[in-house]
Amino acid sequence: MDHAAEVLDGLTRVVGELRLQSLEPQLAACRDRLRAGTRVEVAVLGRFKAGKSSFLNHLAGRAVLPIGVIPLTAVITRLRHGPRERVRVHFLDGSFRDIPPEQIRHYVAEDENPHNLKQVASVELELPELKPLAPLEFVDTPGLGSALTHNTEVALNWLPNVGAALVAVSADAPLGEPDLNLLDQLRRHTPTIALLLTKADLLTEAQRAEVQAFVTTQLRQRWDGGLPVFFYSIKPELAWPRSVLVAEFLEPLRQNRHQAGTAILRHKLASLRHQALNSLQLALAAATQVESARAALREKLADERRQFELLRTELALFAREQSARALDTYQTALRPAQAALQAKVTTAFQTQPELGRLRPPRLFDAWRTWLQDWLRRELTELSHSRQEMFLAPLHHTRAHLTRTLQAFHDRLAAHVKAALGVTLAQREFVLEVYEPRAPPVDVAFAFDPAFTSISWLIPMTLFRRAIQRSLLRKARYEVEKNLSQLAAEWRERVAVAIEDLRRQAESEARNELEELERMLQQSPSDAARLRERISELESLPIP
Ligand SMILES: Nc1nc2c(ncn2[C@@H]2O[C@H](COP(=O)(O)OP(=O)(O)OP(=O)(O)O)[C@@H](O)[C@H]2O)c(=O)[nH]1
Ligand SMILES: [Mg+2]
Repeated sequence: MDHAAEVLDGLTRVVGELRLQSLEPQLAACRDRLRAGTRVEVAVLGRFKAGKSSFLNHLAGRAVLPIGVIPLTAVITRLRHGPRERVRVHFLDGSFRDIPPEQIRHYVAEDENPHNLKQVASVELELPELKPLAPLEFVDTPGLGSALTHNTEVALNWLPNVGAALVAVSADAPLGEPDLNLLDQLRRHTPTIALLLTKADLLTEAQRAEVQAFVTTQLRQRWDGGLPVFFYSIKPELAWPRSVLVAEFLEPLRQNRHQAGTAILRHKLASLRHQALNSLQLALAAATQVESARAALREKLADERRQFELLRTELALFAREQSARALDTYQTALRPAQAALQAKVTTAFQTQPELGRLRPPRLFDAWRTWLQDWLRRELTELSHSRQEMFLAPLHHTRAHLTRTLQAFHDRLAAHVKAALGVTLAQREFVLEVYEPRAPPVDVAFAFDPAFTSISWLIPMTLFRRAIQRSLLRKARYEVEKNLSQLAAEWRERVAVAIEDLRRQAESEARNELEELERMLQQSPSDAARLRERISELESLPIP
């Protein structure tokens, strides 16, 4: 785009003068995009474990990115074609290092680089295998919404930089609220978005048709025209989705990359201009309004500021109440599960041949190891199958806080409208829910150490039945104890996540109020300059 640099200068001036800090990341992304020229990147985004890294590996035809069953990708990773294989790690201090591909995991994966202790900014891969898709580039991003909040933050902070976007959603859990929120956010930053329904092999053909219809309707209801939807699978028995995606999305993008690149930059600039103009109009209205109206609005905002304490207290109380209630809910919900598990552990214990044969003290160790494994398996399964129940307080809190924020925004908007006649731009409140991971299991020693150390003296012919009975009783008790610990652990983790939501809500509300107050500091003498800025922005040549 010929005038992009000029547009960017205009926007930079306004953002700087009005101190619109919330727009700075978008401004920086526009600058990068302008520098990128005709390079087009396809970013893969989505919830954790949606299959993003697996998809990119499959597309490249090579298992190069680490994948796993736990939240894994922790760092923005770029892939592009290169004549020779090269992996370059960029660090936050600006330095970089080339590493062999086998070592990628040490830098990219959460388990080997927890909390990004290695201070990696991004990793860049050049692979000969990507030649057929060149010069398209790809970006793997950390999954959203896991317990690892720092990973969600990395991905969300990166959003303004997105080029074309593929939003990965597992086909067997298609399109939840968080996916729709992500799509909402993305639309501010790019015009080129498609939905990728991963793990299509988990569905039958009939189920795929059902999912396709459901998703298409959902998307159309939310946005005019909907979005392109593609299935994907990394399984060799389901090869057609890859061909369709390449033929209908990637290849057209590759061929029309100049137009696509321009359209993406234009979209970013237009979106930024729209947001900056709204702030300018507000500032101008504040500057030109008669002093009495301005004073009235200032008074209203001062009122809101005083009320803000109330809002904070309300948010905190609600969050605390939800956390407190969670444990009761869990315990009630898990009571039937306890009886069922105790019956199950009895059968499992009686049919475990080793436990019928061994003698103390090895019997006690074997019992403990066996029970620990058994409980871990059963409770992980239970944690997983009852996840909806465990997470319910979290989702409930999120819905409530979003409504509260919306009401706060609506109140501010009404004050502004009444005093200045300007409609405050709709804000999107995206409260991210960080889902906790399933908690650990712990089994106590069967008997105290003193008894265990002399237990080899016990004549087993006489006491085997008594010891077996005692071990079974202890096993049933361990079921009860661990189940209750599971509930407590979930509560603990959900409480942390709820507290995090509360903090996000509070800072959203405060930012909105403060940005508004800043806009209203304009005085009549600023009006001429603001008008000039508005007409500058309006006449900026964004086609
Ligand atoms: N059945 C099936 N499983 C898949 C497919 N793609 C990915 N998976 C599995 O899904 C799990 C998650 O895959 P990843 O590629 O690590 O997911 P991710 O979205 O990159 O996860 P994060 O990096 O944690 O956000 C792994 O166990 C994969 O084996 C698929 O097409 N079919
Ligand atoms: Mg990944």
